Amino acid sequence: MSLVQVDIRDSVAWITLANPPVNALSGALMDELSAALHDHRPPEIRAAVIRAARGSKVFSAGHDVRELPTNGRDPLTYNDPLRTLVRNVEAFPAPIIAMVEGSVWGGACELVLSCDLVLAGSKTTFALTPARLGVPYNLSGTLNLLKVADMHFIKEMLFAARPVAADRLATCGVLNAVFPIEELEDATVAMAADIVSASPLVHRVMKEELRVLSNAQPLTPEAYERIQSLRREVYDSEDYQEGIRAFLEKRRPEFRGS
Ligand code: YXS
Repeated sequence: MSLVQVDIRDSVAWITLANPPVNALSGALMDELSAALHDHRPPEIRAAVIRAARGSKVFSAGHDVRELPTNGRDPLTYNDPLRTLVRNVEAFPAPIIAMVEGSVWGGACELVLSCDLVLAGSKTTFALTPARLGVPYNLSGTLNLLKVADMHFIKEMLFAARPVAADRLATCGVLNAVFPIEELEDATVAMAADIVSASPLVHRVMKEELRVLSNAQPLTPEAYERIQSLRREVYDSEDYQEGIRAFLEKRRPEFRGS
């Protein structure tokens, strides 16, 4: 059974997540999302929309916890499916709109925020919950957050690790706009139509230009090594194992800070 559905309408590829019950980002789902972007691209396609099924209470529950490594390695490194998918979204040669209905969790926030525009329903929430699983949020995802939100807001989302309403994210400039759910799809269609009516060459060039410029962060080898050593402290820790065990056993984790 396919884990994504693709419909092409007026040069727009509508890509719907279809991995019930909560669109957990399994490797298989993320690979199919990447394949959908590979198979449906310019010149036939001038824009793409990533969405969940109409009426979804959960847009995506984030990375499939059952697929997180427990052998003491970084759970989200360069070649992992989530990082590969995010790079594919960022490199896609046309604008991608995330049309978000339902709650968004963990790595799914990273997927949504890697899209070029984010339009959300008024009841949508975003939760960055790795701290509840004993997982260190991934490096590129953290940098992507720093590009779109203030430090205090990022720390609230990562440290409190609770759902935050779409309105607050829109006020902070993290989302483009929030609509009553019954208006969300029409607003997305209108936005996509505006994009499709403009120059696809300028879109392709400007999207890549903005990606290169926004990633132009001087990072010394010492800084990189320092960050990697911090991250190793976490994914070598008992808390990391406890966070995943507790989730799978459906109980509250007992973190000990080591
Ligand atoms: O018990 P069954 O077999 O029916 O399965 C349950 C859940 O275990 C399962 N499920 C998941 N399976 C794998 N990975 C997940 N992320 C995940 N989330 C849920 O789906 C079945 C239905 O879940 P249930 O009964 O809880 O549904 P609900 O409607 O009551 O609640 C939906 C959620 C999404 C609010 C709830 O499932 C939830 O809080 N899930 C965890 C969300 C989360 O913390 N995700 C972050 C994953 S870690 C991650 O994304 C990266 C490592 S990071 O954070 O660093 O980016």
